[in-house]
Amino acid sequence: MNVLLMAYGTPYAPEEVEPYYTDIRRGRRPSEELLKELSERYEAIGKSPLNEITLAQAVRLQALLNLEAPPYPKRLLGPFPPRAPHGPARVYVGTKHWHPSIGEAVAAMHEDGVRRAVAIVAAPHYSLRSVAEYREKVDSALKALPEPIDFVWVESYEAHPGLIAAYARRLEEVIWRLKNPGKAAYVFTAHSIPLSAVEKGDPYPRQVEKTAELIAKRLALPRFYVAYQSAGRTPEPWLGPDINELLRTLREEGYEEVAVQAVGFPADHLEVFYDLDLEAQASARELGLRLLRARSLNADLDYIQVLRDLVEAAWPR
Ligand code: FEC
Repeated sequence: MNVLLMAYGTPYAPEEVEPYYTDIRRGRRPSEELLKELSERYEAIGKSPLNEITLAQAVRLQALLNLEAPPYPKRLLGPFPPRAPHGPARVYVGTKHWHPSIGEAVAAMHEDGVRRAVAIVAAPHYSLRSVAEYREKVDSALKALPEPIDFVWVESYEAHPGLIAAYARRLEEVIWRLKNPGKAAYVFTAHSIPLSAVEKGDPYPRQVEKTAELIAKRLALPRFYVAYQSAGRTPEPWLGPDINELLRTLREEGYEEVAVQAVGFPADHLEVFYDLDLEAQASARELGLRLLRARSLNADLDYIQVLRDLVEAAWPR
């Protein structure tokens, strides 16, 4: 069993911010002003842990697939560990905008003799501006190979019961810390996308709302809101409401406490540590709102079990 696990990627060092940003902008170098602004955001959080978390997810997913794939015999008669029915699992990491890139991962898979694999993006929701672009990168890497790799795609998993339970568990920890959970506002966030994608029929906002609705239902929340964060620094309109705007509205409506959960990203990174923990937290403080954020899934076992289920269900038999 072979897996290509993909995530956004982040620079490893300050001097890598410029080429990384240039890649996000499809080869157009950012202006000095934009570069300075992004570098300052990285500086403010110290370092994005995204690459390390993605690697940890891959290592744990590989271990779980290898541990649980074989039907363990009741008594050990044969060799140990028993052979997995599909051969040992190998999980490769490819990042959308840095190294190892998706192209590098696909080339390594081919070199290792992989001809069939499951492709999965860690982010749970499909978007023309996320999963579709990861897919384009895989397809273009395949064009450079002498023989194809047959990829089976997991395109989204916004309603997976294990994902909902994992998010609900972490939001419940926040509920315990609220002074008045019955009167708090519950806000689920995801990365914004340009409105032009939504106008083309992107299922992204519907899928984000589905995840939010299922977590809210599981925890019997009195009410909940969906907000978008981290809109790009481009002139086009982006999907809203923006989290900072929503906080203002919530304060005007009389809320004093807000529980925030980023459901669009499984891992901690720049957009969680800067946009939520620094920027949204500063907006909340200014408004006199108490904001608590649910911790991320990262490489925790309950989340890796979700990835394991998705990969096993997708693996062609
Ligand atoms: O920790 C890190 O260093 C990486 C954090 C990071 C994640 C992430 C996830 C998503 N993005 C999505 C859409 C867009 C679109 C554009 C865009 C631009 C940026 C920039 C940075 C950045 N994104 Fe991102 N994104 C992260 C970081 N993103 C940095 C460039 C500076 C800025 O505008 O803030 C606009 C690009 C363009 O002009 O074409 C669109 C979506 C996700 C969630 C899915 C996923 O994880 O792939 C959607 C993490």
